Amino acid sequence: MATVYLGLGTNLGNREQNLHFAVEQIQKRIGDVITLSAFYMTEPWGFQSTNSFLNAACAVQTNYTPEELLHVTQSIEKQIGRKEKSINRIYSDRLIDIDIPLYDEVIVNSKELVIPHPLMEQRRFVLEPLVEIAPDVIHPILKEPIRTLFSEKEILLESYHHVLS
Ligand code: PH2
Ligand code: MG
Ligand code: MG
Repeated sequence: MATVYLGLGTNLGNREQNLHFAVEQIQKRIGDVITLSAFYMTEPWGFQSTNSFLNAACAVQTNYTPEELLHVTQSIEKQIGRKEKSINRIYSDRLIDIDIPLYDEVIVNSKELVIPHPLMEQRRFVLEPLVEIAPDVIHPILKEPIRTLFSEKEILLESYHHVLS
């Protein structure tokens, strides 16, 4: 059984409902959701949009391999109605995005999947929900706990969010 951390984001439709529905499907189709962070309102990072995001993170226990997990998260994204995928890293508005920042301390580097998520340490919208639920978890490449990665971000970035719930 692996403990995996999923990052959730949405900036279209009823964002709170999208996150709740995604977590429900994760529980049903992937495994026990042990912890769910608060929902953080964040500004779009890396692209321009007037639609702000809700971001969250959850810890899940699963028997799926990283590749199987990716396929189920993609299927849940489709189920919630996601059509658009980022093309050449050009991001767009979306109903739901489910990423896999961490899978135990496993490192995956395939064409399809990279774990830990390669940009996670640069992204406050990933680290902030994660530090709430997994401050002591070690990033297997950087060899630092999430709390350290986040506190480095705290200094670099101005605060731009409100905690909703
Ligand atoms: N996801 C992205 C790109 N930019 N910005 C915010 N605030 N939240 C996200 O979840 C997000 C983003 C790529 O998936
Ligand atoms: Mg993403
Ligand atoms: Mg994604």
